[in-house]
Amino acid sequence: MLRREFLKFSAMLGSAGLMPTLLGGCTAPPLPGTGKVTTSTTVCNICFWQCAATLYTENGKPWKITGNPGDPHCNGRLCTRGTGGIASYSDPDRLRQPLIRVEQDGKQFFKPVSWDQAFDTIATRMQTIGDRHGKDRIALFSHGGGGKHFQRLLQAFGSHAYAHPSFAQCRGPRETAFGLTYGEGVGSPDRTDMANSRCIVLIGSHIGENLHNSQVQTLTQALEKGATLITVDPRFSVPASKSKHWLPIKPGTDIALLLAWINVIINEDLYDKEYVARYCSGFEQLTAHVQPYNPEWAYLETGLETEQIRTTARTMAQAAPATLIHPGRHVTWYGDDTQRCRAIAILNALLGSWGRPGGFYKQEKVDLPTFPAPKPPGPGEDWMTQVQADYPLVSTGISNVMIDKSVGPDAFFKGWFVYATNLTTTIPGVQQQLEQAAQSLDLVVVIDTMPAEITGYADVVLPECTYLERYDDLRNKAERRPTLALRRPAFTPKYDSKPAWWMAKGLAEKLELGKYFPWQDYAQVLDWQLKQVGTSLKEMEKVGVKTFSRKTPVYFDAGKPVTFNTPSGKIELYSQVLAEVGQDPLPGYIPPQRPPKGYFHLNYGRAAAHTFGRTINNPLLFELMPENCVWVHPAAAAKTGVANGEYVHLKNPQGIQSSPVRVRVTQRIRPDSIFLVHGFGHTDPRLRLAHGAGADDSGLMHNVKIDPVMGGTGMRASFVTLVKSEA
Ligand code: MGD
Ligand code: SF4
Repeated sequence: MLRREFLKFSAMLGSAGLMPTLLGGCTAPPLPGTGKVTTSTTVCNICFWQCAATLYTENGKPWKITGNPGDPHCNGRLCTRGTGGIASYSDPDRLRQPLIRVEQDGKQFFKPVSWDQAFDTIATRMQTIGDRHGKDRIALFSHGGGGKHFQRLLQAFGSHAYAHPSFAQCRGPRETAFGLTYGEGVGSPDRTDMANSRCIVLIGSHIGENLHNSQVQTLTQALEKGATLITVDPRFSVPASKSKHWLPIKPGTDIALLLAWINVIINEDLYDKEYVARYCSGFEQLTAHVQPYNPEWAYLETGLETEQIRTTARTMAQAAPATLIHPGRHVTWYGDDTQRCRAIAILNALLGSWGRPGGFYKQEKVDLPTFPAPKPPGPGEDWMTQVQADYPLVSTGISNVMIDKSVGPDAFFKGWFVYATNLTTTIPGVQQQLEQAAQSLDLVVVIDTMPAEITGYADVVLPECTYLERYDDLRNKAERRPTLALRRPAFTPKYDSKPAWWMAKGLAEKLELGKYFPWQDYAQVLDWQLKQVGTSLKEMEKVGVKTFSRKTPVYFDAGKPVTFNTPSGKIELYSQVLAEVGQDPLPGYIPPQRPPKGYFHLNYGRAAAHTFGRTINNPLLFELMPENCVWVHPAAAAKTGVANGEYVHLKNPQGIQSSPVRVRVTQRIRPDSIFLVHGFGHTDPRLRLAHGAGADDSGLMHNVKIDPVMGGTGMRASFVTLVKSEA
């Protein structure tokens, strides 16, 4: 008998009464807007861009959600996904009450319990882990603001290990690379000054399909003003279709292109000499380093015409410093990602775009005091030196490494809290480790709104209410204009779901750590904070967003000295820090593996209607996009004998096969690659819309490349072939 069986549908429904009516919560109101309409301010949580919004109810029922016009972050507009957010509240498949894993007659299943029973179970197991192994042995995996409350709870208990997949599975390489080069990262929202750019270069960043709202808006503004767009992508993406230059690069060869661009810009004297002399160090080493990497060499690697490489380099230089080589967002590709991001950072420095209009601006946030409460004790020992010592430059948790360190009887971690992240599909190549960890961990708590697959590994499942039913922390993001935005409950939580702050406080009280949560409810915390900056909860409940004045300039002050937070105080083109830890101080190029005969590069990305796998079951968004399809070039389709509209399976060299997925034959993809929208292929039948819809890309990733600088998982090096479906 397995210690922790993966629990699916039948076992989950320990109580038949849990089975909701399919789409029962989604009946449309008779005529929209004719009933009693009320409004409530909120902040969208369908992705983490956090656009401020107004929720409309009609006769107490959800009606629609629109952008808050007072929000300079979204300019009164939501993206497609944001407008569908309302259905996350009414989704009938939501988790409804706390569940604990029980075993009876040799069978495991989830039993609905009270919150008190759930907290008792968790607190008892935490105490046991603490007594047997030490209080620092519980890890938190979190993707979303509510995770902060569990982080506080665990810190108060004695565990400081914390990871969010947005680092090691997404933008960690870029933050590490820009940190090494400029002494600070790009941040989120990205500090790109696109609205003022005269030339924008997108490298594997498909803004327009990737719908980070304000980025789409500022890109559009730049294009309206005549900016030149250059898109580097093996696929004819939406931005490629708006571009003056589309560079259909051979997958994984971007560093070769970047080195050739740097070569042209230096050798043709096109770089910003004054900026480089004033702010940068290591220019001589860089110049010597790029000499072999001319466009003729890059042509052989990338398949891009030498003239196209030269022309685009010159175009960038002509528009500089209002040229933005976009730093990208999801950048964990081939394991050489920090180095590729370093090459992007260096190219921007040569063009003088950091700190200048049309390049990268300086972000600022509101100086918001924290609610007075005792500070949790600091870590006794630094867990990072024990868990992720191979990555000395990283100061945040690396989720995949933490999972590795949870496997087996001698593993460092003995317990997990998993907040709002479906680790089974978020972290590629860890299926085996997840299953092994499930056998050795003493506690797995999953906090979610939906029965995501990861709940199958839980001992305790805690149902969180949706963002429309709760207060969360104020949005206080560093960006161009400091603003605060309020998310507040428009509805009382459905079923027996609760907000994260309530759960963390309740658990803390069970553990006799209540003093770290000295508030009655979160409204009290928010009101106190808002009063410190001259407003109040009452005012914010009316306006939703408040804008504050900046204290520092948006760009570098012309002529004034700038000190960068790097060891030399300069922009480090050559990184001594990397040299000291045995990594390349200047980006080098390693050719990627090519697909074996009959196989294709497995390429993936986003679509306008969905956020990862988390929205596939959202009834409104599902209606917009109920399945993904696999893009196949006509030549590849002819070779493999598959036709447009036909269903196929994708199979990797290890024999792992996807669920059936429909073929879309299109010229918009290179013949050596196929493309799939990420997030589909859910396997849990409790997600009744998403279950079995489309194919999952993550499960096919057999060749995950670990970045030696920051430990992230490179996800683009896998291959698949097409197998005709019997279905
Ligand atoms: P991906 O979605 O991975 O990344 O958005 P992006 O950072 O834009 O898109 C990757 C693009 O890279 C694709 O067009 C693909 O064809 C191209 N590509 C693949 N291989 C290569 C290569 O070797 N070289 C080059 N040059 N290009 C390549 C992710 C971003 O999107 C993130 S991180 C988040 S958290 C948000 N999520 C999200 C969402 O889920 N849905 C929607 N609609 N928008 C989103 N916006 C954000
Ligand atoms: Fe919501 Fe779209 Fe804004 Fe993300 S970008 S917060 S999904 S409106």
